[in-house]
Amino acid sequence: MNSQIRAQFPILERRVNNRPLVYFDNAATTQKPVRVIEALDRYYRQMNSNIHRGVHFLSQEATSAYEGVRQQAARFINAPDHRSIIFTRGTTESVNLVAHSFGQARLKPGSEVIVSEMEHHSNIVPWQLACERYGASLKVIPVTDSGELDLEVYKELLNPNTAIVAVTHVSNALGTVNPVKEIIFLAHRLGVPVLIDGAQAVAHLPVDVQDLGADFYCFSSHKMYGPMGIGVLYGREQLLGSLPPYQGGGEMIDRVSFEKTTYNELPFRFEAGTPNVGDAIAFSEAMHFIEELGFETLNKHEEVLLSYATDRLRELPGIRYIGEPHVRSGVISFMIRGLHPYDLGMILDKFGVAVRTGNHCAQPLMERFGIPGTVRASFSVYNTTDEIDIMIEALEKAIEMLQ
Ligand code: C6P
Repeated sequence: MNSQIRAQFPILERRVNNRPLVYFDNAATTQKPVRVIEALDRYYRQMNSNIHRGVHFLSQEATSAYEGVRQQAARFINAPDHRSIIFTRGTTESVNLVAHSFGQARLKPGSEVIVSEMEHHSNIVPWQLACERYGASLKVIPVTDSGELDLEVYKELLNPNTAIVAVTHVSNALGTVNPVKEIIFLAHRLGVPVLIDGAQAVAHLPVDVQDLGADFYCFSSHKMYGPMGIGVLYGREQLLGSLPPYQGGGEMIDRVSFEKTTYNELPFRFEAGTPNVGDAIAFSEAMHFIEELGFETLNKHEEVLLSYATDRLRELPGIRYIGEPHVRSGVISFMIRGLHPYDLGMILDKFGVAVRTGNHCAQPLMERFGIPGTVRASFSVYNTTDEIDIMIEALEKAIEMLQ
């Protein structure tokens, strides 16, 4: 099974520094199966044209393919309607869109925005900018020693001034799966909407935005086997429809005059300019890939890798896991006493092993743990336990060399 899956990812045949590539940087971006690469190639060879504008054949064909992906993305996260799916460049742009438009509509002096200490910078900085603009303030749910959100403090933070809660579904630095359904339930009791950053969740867990009750849900195609440069913002239709536009331009308007412009309906109101049609169409193949494999298979495989890696890493002298959450997905973060994560990453690279080292765009979280960064191994469906053995061997050599 695993060899059949690996065969679909041409990049896995590469050698790096004269060794077979071991790609454990899947949380940064996953590799792409042939069907995704071919879909992109096919689009530019056979279908390329601008959409929503032309009466000619190619334009209509591309429009219908693009709109078909919107419907598929809605089904993928069980959104009630395709109008609630906005295509963006990725999670970062999705959060910025909400922080901008929701901020303009709802933030005022005294408003509070709740984020958490484990957020990626993409789910901190846009809110900081919005808070600065409207005189609101940021409140932060702390992280416990095990790398989980402190829900007792969260309950105390929620109050009538809370305008919105924005938290991650899965931590990119620790792998913690947050109880987002409960987080949303608690916010909704006060009528507070919730944005979930799903960047690290969608390739690992089945997401049902209606079951979660999410008001906004953001994700990137490139972390789920699809191309870079395309992502999704799901927004509850009524809420999204009440917000002002994010960017101005073609497609997002209804009528334009120098006196007054009126705006298009959802979803087009939030998609100004020519969209990324080719990548959206290739993204469709990535969703098919995940659906055909099924989350049960994905999860089983990932659990095997996570538990094997945790056991094998424990054999190393001076190992320290950063975050040991009860529910984890995809990611192990660790340090080795006395050694800088960057040096470890450099040596692993010499052995063909790609991991990420550093703060993982989560500086406040690193500060919380009092560390400069971690080594992060993040797994995907094409990884194997043999590859984990290669990483362990490389780490043993690194320890020998550096100590
Ligand atoms: N994390 C990582 O190596 P973009 O870049 O827009 O596709 O995704 C941003 C983002 C937002 N939230 C979370 C939880 C993320 O993990 C990321 C991207 C990568 O962890 C690159 S820093």
